[in-house]
Amino acid sequence: MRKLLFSILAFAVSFSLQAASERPNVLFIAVDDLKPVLGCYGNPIVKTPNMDRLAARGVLFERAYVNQAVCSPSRNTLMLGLRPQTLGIYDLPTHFRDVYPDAVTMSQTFMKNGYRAEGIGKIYHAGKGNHNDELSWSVPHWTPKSDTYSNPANAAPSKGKKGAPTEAEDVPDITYQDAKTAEEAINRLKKAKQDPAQPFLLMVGFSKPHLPFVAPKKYWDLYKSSDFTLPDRRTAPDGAPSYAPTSSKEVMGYVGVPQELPLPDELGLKLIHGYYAAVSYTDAQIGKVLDALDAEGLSKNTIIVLWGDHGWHLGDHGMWCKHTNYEQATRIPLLFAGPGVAVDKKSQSLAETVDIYPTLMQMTGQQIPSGLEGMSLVPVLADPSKPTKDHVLSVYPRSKRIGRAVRTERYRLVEWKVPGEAPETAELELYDYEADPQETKNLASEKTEVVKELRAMLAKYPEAKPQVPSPAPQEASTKKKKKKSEDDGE
Ligand SMILES: [Ca+2]
Repeated sequence: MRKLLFSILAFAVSFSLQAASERPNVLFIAVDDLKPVLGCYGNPIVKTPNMDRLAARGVLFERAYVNQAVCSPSRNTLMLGLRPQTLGIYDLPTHFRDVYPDAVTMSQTFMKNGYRAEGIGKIYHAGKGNHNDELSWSVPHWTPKSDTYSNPANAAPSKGKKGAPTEAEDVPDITYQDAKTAEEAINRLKKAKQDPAQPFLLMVGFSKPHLPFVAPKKYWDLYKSSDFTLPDRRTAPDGAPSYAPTSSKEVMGYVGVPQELPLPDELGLKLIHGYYAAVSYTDAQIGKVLDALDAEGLSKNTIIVLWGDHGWHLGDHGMWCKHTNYEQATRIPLLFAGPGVAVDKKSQSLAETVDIYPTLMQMTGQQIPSGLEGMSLVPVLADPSKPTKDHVLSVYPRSKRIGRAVRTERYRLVEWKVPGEAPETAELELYDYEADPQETKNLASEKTEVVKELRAMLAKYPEAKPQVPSPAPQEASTKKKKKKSEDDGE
């Protein structure tokens, strides 16, 4: 009882302090398919001066993970504060609003509490079956208009097909959509400056380094092809279930990419170079937005978040793209800066996408809605040495099985099971990152005590919901789309 009373008092005090001062704005930067290939994460090759200077202004999470390594479910988790296995949406075609018409998104909560919420660029899943959600924004969502390629020779040969996997033309930044998104973000910040009475949540979504790796030549020229090598481990982990790796079908959809693995070394190295070039291009656009925030005098009272929607297999295990429960697909960059955040610190505490919604609620003095599945990271933002939780979760479906993964500081266990079937029918993977950071060997049959401990953690959560049926209008094509979405989707 005393504890409860103390919590209520602590909340009342923090809320009144918040109300007494100006409520902070939030600039949320979402980057599509960005793994922690960043200078501030210790990568010695990549050139990311702008994300690095953002990290120097705040707290960087070394152990941040996404809840499912593919666009739409990951973004649902961000905006709804619920895990994919709770929503039962693992695929790309299913729009959360069709299944949960009364869902209240993070930005809706901001609006309810007096904020203006604006979304530009890729926040929800884009492309075919665009998932924008008009209820989420105070003004209509804005999408940049731009051709994917500057050189028509690289374009898709026909509608519904993909073009070249890379492009390195000598063109200005504004040729591609992310520079347009940055330009629009700067316009929005200028307008926000004119209306200081209403705090804002501005969500800015950049679409690179998602495939195809198109970036102006000057960003390719930041690197020499000799800077890159292929990963040491280019086969699946020993003893992994045959279905656990991604088939890398997404990259195989681009012109000239062979239809089977392994990809030729020369192509693999070019893809890595292209990924780095696209990261540097996006970094430059982020820099323009950060400069505008400073120039408008908004930095002091604006919380900045940088988030990658999932990681990427850049040839490790012979895999390309995302769509797995492994480390390279699930580990993400996560940075916070601004009021209430320690400066130039790195935290080793575990964090996951589902934590962002409650964190931003608390940082802005809003009550955390009941039922959210994450925890507020506010204590660790103030003191990065504070612990958060002893595990995070990710999930990925394969055929009828759903792989639920639990990642602790040292281990990852994946339990592959058909929902509703008995626990002993599960196939298991266990990796020990202290002894085997490259995930070369499934240790599930050797370390049975660790398996037992980690399965007990998973058993505290409800069974994963099977994929909900896609909405009726799409029924005819659902079967094909669902199959595609497992390891081919955007
Ligand atoms: Ca993505």
